[in-house]
Amino acid sequence: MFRLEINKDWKLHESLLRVEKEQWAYVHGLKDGWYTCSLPADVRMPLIKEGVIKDPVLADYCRESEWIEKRAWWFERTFDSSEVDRDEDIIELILEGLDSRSDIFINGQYIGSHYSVHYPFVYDIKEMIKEGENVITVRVTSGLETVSDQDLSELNHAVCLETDNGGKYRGDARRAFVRRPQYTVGWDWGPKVVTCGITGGARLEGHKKIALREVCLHTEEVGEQAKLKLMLNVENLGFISSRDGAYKVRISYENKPVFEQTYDDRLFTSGYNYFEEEITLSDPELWWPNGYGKQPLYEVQVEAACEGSVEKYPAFSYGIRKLELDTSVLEGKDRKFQFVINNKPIYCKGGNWIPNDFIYARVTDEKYRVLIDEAAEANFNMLRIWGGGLYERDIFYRLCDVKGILVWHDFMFACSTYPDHRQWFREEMRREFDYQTKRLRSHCCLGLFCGTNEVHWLFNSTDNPKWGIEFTYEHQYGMYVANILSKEIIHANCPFIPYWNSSPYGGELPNDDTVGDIHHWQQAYMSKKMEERIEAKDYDKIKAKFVSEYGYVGPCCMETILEYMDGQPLCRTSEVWQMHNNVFEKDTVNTAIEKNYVDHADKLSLEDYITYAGMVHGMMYGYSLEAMRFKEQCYGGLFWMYNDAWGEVGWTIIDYYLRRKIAYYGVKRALAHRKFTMRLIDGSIILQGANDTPDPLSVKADFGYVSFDGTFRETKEIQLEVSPGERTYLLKEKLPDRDYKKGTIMLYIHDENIDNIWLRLDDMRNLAFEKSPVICTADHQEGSDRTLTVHSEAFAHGVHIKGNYRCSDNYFDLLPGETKTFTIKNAGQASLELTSVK
Ligand code: BMA
Repeated sequence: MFRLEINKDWKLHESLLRVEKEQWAYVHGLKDGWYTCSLPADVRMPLIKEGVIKDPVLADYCRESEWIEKRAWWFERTFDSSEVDRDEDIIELILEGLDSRSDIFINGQYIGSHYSVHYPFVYDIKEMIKEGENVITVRVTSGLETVSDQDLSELNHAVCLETDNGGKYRGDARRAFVRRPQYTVGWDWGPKVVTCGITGGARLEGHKKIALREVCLHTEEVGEQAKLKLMLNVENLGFISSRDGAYKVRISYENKPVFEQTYDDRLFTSGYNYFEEEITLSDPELWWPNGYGKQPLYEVQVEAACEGSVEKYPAFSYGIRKLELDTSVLEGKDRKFQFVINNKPIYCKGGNWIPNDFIYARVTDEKYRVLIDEAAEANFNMLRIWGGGLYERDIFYRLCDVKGILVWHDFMFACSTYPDHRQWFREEMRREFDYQTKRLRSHCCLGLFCGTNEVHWLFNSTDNPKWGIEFTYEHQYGMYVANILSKEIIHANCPFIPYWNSSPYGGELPNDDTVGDIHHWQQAYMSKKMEERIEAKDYDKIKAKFVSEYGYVGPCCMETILEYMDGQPLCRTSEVWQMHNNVFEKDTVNTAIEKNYVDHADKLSLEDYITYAGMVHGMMYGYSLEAMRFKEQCYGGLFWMYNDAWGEVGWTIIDYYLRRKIAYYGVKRALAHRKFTMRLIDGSIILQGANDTPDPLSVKADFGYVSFDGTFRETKEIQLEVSPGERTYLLKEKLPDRDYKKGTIMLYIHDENIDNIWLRLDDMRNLAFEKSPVICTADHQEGSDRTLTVHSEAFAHGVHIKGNYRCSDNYFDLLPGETKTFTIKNAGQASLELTSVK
């Protein structure tokens, strides 16, 4: 076998859309006007490089390259016959990520068309390879040009458009018919940048006698022994003869083999041969979600041999863990929605993931690395891949395996009906689901496949009569793929991975809080009433079993704003600023600043706006994430959204340029693996402890009323115990009658690795405390990192080091008399400015 990457040395030419596949010779013969590129390549990448267009994620430049979707794009590359082994039985051309509608040619001969970015084009070109130079050509268009009004009328035009929410120049209903990343027509969090290109890798692969098509490993039981099931599919490339062969499996851990076996004398009949083997490993090292334990990964190598030909499957790492979704009855109609790993119920915490760029083909491996590291550092154990983007690249899942981040994986449908009454669409979906489930099923990070984003919720006539959709069995508007087809494929390919029809889904109506997950928008950020959008305490009312979406917006740091505004005036009412302001922002940031901090937020300097808005953003996320985790019958909370595809005032805690927003720290504290939370319920203080670690939590603390100036203290020492992996209510006490403007209930924990907390009973600006001096009592440098110890006699709010440092904590509160130590990465010998917000 051989595998030849052909990602370098491509060239690219544009043509009018009407230059179709019949005109291959004309385009091929063009002497001038070719760009050069490497794969993955969105056509915008060489155009930006050559100065033909400006980068669409900056300022308002997205508008000037809208013409790209009105052209056809021709990619060409040559290879020499000497680069491939022509003795192989088949030589497959594999093109990953064709975005979106493509015609493919070898040496001018048309070999097929492809209609989806979500699975690769594969074709055996052996017979077409000639001696010497060969040429591969791919004509790509956005695919949108093929969709007519007549098509859309079959869906009652029921496709969400961002223009309906006030998003200027965004949205395109034709997306429902094209298997392309849905967000690229513009979303609330970014512009219309219709992508186009070969946005994945390309390669040639040769196989002789056999091809090892599939290897799948999963954990059936864990305990003193782990029972694994291995499945492989060996294709015998002979059409009429059976063959004898063998395969070999080797599993190692930390470079030591723990299992090795050769399975001889296998009979390979023509075509596919499925084999299943039980593998038992003693004393397995189990994989756990971040916090709950370690993430040991075994190395798996599988090869098959037949009549002198050896086929090696790419080696992969594997985490041993058993995963289940518990939906058992709680009481009445209420059911759990809890992930159970290695027989231990866990609480899911994290955020929603979208593609990392409006030109996703240019996202680097390093970007994935930083984002997954930062998610793990913020104590995430789950990311939800949202259905309006992409099935991510392999590196994403590998990093989630390594860092212990479970993946809730939507299939790629979002906020639209879909034409699944059409046969071609069902066929496309069958291929897409089949490919993606097989590709991803052996990853230990994979927690759940989910049918769609919001399709059940948005288009049913009870929740949203405005679309006028009546589902019938023959015409299901997207329900067929999510309710039937996907389940059929999962049952065949990976019945061990839980499946959920949609997000949100469960109960009588999809966003019902009795069963399954909810998207908590209506009574929160998307409320028509401004008070409801900005009131943190409302999150205490949540009754849902799992919140997979809700959100709040905040700005990026100054460096990022300067970068994406690209020299445009920094005026917050300008058109360019507004373009980088989330469509749903709708003056919420200013109003919330005024509720929490100061009047006339619109008049604030940009620096103060960033600080106050960031503090509110962090408080809203921190408080809401705590609120969900505080509820005994809530089993997960994921905020919308973790990462960005361009720079804007928006939902995320890490911006497009990978800089942390202020809210990053609020989220990190709320999701700490060992964490205490206090709430006032019916006049009583309730204290909860959460311990998402494998070790018991046992700690002493001082608890009671303390005045903000630190002069009055009425605390007692208490002992707090939380078992491994548990959330427990530790104390219930009537709120004493004290002045809660001048002080509050505080909890000083006698362990510097666990945050102190205070009971928040009012908005910050209604609490009566003066800005207190924060002093730095120690400052150590180790390598380029610094460790600071800070102290305040009185309550200090939003204590922070200015600048864009990665700190172990920042923008935190200090209780009166508290001393806290934190680290600052790469601060070197810089002079650090320590200050507080209030
Ligand atoms: C949800 C998501 C996204 C959207 C977000 C914020 O509905 O599924 O479609 O970006 O809300 O509006």
